Amino acid sequence: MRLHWSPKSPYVRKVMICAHELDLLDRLELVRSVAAMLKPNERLMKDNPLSKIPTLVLEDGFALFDSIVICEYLNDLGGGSLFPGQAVDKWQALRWHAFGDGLLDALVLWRNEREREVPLKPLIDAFELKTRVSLKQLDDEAQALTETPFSIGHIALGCAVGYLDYRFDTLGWRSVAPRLAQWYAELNRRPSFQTTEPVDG
Ligand SMILES: N[C@@H](CCC(=O)N[C@@H](CS)C(=O)NCC(=O)O)C(=O)O
Repeated sequence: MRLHWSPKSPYVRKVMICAHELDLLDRLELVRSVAAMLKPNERLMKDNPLSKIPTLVLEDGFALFDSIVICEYLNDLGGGSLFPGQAVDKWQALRWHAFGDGLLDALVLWRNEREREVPLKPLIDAFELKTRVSLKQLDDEAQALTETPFSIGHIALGCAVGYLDYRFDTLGWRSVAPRLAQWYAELNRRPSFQTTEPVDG
C-alpha cells in the first residue's frame, strides 16, 4: 500500500501511529508528498482530488482518505482494538478523536493565519481562545484519559498536543493544562509516538 506521507503532518502522524501499534509498518510504502493549501499537488490529486495528506492507495488502486478512514481501515486489517465497539467506550473514543482533530484543524488554520503578511487579529484571538478553553477542558479529562484503554481518541489528542510542541512552543500549554501534560508524558513513552515525532525537512 502506498501512503502519501510527510514527516511534518499531524494527520499523517495519526496514521503512522496506528500502523506502528498494529504492526503494519512494513506494509506501507511511504511516498513523500507535499500538500500545501495554496499549491495543489498534481501528482497527489491523481489519488485524492482534494490534494490532502494522508492518502492511502491500496494494491488495486483504490484510494482512501481522510486520516480517520485510513486509521479505521488499518485497524480492521490488523485486527486491532483502536476503534472500540462497545457503546460507552466507542462514543468516548470517537469524541476524543473529534476533539483532537478539531483542535488540530484550529491550530493549522491559526498557523496559516499568523504567517500571513497582515494576520487578521480577531481570527488569531478566536483560535487562541478556542485552544486555551480546549486545553482546560482536556485537563479536566486527563484522569479519564489515563483510565480508559488506549484508542484512536488517545492517538488524535496526542497528535494535537504534539503539534503544540512542534509549532506553538511559545504558548506554554503545559502550564495551562498540567494534568494533561502528565498524561501526555506517559503517552509519549510509547515507541509509536517516539518514532513519529514531527520534524522539518
Ligand atoms: N481532515 C483531513 C485533514 C488532512 C490535512 O488537512 N492535511 C494537510 C497536511 S497537514 C493537507 O493536506 N493540507 C493541504 C491542503 O489543505 O490543501 C485528515 O484528517 O486527513
